[in-house]
Amino acid sequence: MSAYQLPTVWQDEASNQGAFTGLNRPTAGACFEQNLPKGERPFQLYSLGTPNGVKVTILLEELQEAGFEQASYDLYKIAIMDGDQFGSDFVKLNPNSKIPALLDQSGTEEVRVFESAHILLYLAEKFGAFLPSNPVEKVEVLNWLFWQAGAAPFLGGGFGYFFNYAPEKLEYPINRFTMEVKRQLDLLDKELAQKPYIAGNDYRLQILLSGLGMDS
Ligand SMILES: N[C@@H](CCC(=O)N[C@@H](CS)C(=O)NCC(=O)O)C(=O)O
Repeated sequence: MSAYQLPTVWQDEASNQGAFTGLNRPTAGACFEQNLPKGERPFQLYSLGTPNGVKVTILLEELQEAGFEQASYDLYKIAIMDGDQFGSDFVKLNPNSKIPALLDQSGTEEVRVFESAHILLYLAEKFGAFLPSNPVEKVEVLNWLFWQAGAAPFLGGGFGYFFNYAPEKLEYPINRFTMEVKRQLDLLDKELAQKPYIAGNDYRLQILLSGLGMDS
């Protein structure tokens, strides 16, 4: 067991070592003035090719492929390792400073949407696509969409971080998160033994879950 003592007053410098620690800060809000580009297409997507980011791009591409021309978008890179997510324009789109963030400028009022699972739901509802109209099937898609949003941080943020990026290999968090990852994979194995796709029998039910498998 480590001799670590819980501090009475937390100093953020205490955790300031290892990968991604520059992003791991105790305060929210914009740190600098920023002018993000903005195009003419109905949707403006501020994102990066991470598992959370790419889910939204996949859905927008699938919508266009399905014939929804209004699903066209301009895509801008937010370089999270350079801190772009802490700039004033990005923080207006997502006060939580995480990619992806979407601006819907297709209507009379601009609408900002953040949280990847919510962006998927927002787009599916807006276009009336990829969410089943049958209420029972819809519930099942949403079960798995919310499961993904809730479970993924254990995989990438928990297991992935302690296994791969933390400055020291620590047995306790690695064991704890490994067990959870194994349980989630076993859950997927058991579900997929009964049906071809996690959300049901039809691939179209699966589009909202297309980020699945890319977390961690
Ligand atoms: N729950 C959020 C998580 C988003 C998230 O963690 N994004 C990461 C990249 S995958 C990010 O922006 N990290 C930057 C940071 O933590 O400062 C969602 O699903 O949209």
